[in-house]
Amino acid sequence: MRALIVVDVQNDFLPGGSLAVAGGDAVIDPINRLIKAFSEARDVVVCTADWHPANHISFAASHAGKKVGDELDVSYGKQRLWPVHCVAGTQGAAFSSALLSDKADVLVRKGMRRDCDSYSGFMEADRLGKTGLAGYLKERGVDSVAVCGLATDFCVSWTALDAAAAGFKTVVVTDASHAIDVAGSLAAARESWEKARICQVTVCDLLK
Ligand code: VGL
Ligand code: ZN
Repeated sequence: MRALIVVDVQNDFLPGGSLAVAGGDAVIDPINRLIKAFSEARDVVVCTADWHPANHISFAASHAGKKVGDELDVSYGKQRLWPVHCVAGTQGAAFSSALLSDKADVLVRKGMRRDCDSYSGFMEADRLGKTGLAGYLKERGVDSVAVCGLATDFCVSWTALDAAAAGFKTVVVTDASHAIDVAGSLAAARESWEKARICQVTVCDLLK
C-alpha cells in the first residue's frame, strides 16, 4: 500500500499569505492530480497542517529584539524565526480552497505546542513528541510514501526524512513541491535526502 503525504498547502504559505512561498500556488494542480490518483486507487492520502498557538516559539514576534530570519538557541537546538503564520483556527491556517483536501483519509496537525516547532508531520523538533502518523500508516499497511507540498526545503524535507527513518520507502515529488530556499536550505535538503536514500520523482513517474 502506498501513501501520499501532502504537506502544508495552507493559505499562509501561498501568495498573499504571511509566509508565502513565491510561486507556491503552482503545486496545487499537480498535487490535486496525485490526490485523485491515490484516492481512486484506494491508496492512503494524508494532508498535514502547520497549526501554531498565537505566541509560538517559531515566530520572531514572540521574542523581544529578534527579527524574521534570525536563529535562536532553544532547548532542542537552533530555531529559525519566521513571521507569524498558520495560527490555529485562522484563515491563514486553512487549507487552500483549491486543494482537494476533502479526499484525504487523515489530517495531521503539527507545531501545536507553544515551546516546540514541528516541520515534520511525524515528529516535533525536540525529537520526542510524535504525531502518531507513522503508527497510522503502519496500521493501514503502508510501505511506501510520496511526499509533496510546501515547503520543499523545510516541512516536506523533514517529513520525508522522518518517513524514511520510520522505515517507509520514501520519495519526494519535486514538481508537486516548492521551496523557500534561504541560506542554502534547498541544497542542504537534497543532500540529506541522498544520505537517507530518498529519491526525487515527478508527478508523471507516480502516475505511470
Ligand atoms: C514551514 C516554516 C515554518 C513549512 C512551516 O511548512 O515548510 N516552514 N513553518
Ligand atoms: Zn510553522
